[in-house]
Amino acid sequence: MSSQNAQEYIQSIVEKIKIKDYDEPEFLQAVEEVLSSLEPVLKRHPEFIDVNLLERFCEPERQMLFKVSWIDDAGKYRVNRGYRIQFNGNIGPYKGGLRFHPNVNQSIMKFLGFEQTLKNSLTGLSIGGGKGGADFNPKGKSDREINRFCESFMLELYKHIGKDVDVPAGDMGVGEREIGYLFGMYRRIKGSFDNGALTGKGLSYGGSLLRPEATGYGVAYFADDILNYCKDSLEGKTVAVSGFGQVAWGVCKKMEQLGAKVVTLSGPEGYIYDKDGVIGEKVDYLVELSKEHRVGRILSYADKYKVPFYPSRKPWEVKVDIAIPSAIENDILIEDAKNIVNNGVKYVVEAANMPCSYEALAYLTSNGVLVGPAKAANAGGVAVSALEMSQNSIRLSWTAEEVDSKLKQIMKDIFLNSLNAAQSYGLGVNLIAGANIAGFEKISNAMMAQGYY
Ligand code: 2IT
Repeated sequence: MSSQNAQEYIQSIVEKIKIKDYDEPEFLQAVEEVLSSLEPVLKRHPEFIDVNLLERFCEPERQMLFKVSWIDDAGKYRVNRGYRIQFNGNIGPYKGGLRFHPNVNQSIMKFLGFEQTLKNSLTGLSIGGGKGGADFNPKGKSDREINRFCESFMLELYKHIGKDVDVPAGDMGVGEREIGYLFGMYRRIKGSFDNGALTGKGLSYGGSLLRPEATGYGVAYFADDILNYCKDSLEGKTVAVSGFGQVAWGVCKKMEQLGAKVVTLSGPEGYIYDKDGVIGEKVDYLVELSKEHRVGRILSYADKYKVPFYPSRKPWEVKVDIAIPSAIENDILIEDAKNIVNNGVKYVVEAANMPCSYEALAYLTSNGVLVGPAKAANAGGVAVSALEMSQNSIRLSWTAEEVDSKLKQIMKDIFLNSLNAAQSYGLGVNLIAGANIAGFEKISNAMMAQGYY
């Protein structure tokens, strides 16, 4: 029997990590949020305290930080920092995206790797958690510069990945084109196709149908599951979305199919309001715009479709039924959360990772807004990545309908597992805690079974 009680133990681990990782605010926020959900689990499993499971769980297994040097079109020598965090491999090969964005740093990589670990566990598939990327800004770079950067990045990354070791994918700034360049270089260095080794590949060389749509579609399915559970329906609902990338257009497309209408999109420079909804050919336009993430601007949508554009403002001031942040972390701050509550929005479904600040999240939940947390709601993307790995290993491709129906079922299972975990600990419909608990359950079992590591 443990000498320490659950609350004291959690507090002591949080304090330790605050000292160890004092300069990593995003990682600390994620750790604090997750560990605070696990108190009831530790009460039921005091043996986890005896073996110091939480401190072991919060320490990434391996962290790579490496130099990426390359030469730009003007002949200038450039240097960036590359990262790969192999956070937890207890339930399968590390799996997670690569992000190319100027704000990438150790803290953001670690928080994403930590979240990915729980998210991947929640999918029910055999994938561990990892994340990587570089503080490289793809905006304004030529195609050749992107190609050279990807090659230089892979010249280091290849040492750390492989089909049974670590399987990277895309994230912000890394789409099908970048995955193509990365995989091309990997294959040349290794001299092997290695079962695809990365996911998010093009259809001609092992990609899965519906992978580009999967995150957004999964978010819409998850919203549908939440509303159905609340004896509500998506039919006729209006949705505020932030961002205008792959996740945002996927949400628009599936929301239209499910009878709801997305009325806002945003970029760093402001948001658009389209009262008729982002539907039909407007979504096709968005798909094209998101491919041009180096030059694309949401303002072009306002120009093309003659809809209002609100500079330097966020879509959270619009009165809608559902808010779906689909851009970047810390997109909903406390003043935005107040707008959301004042506007009577009942549901916030997180499509981006950590889109709400800690304060905003607390405000939303304590004011009765039902939050679908990112690690559950946006898990459809990585789930279809795992389906891509399966298709590669059996050397067969499933149809779009097959992938979509598997995705729909996976999202339903994630919703039910999160809900059941919350309810089994008397936490009602607290899906934030439920997702943390359900994700942790499988990993903790695997860690207990595999010894002291
Ligand atoms: O945040 C995420 O889940 C991703 N960027 C997708 C990771 C993946 O391996 O598909």
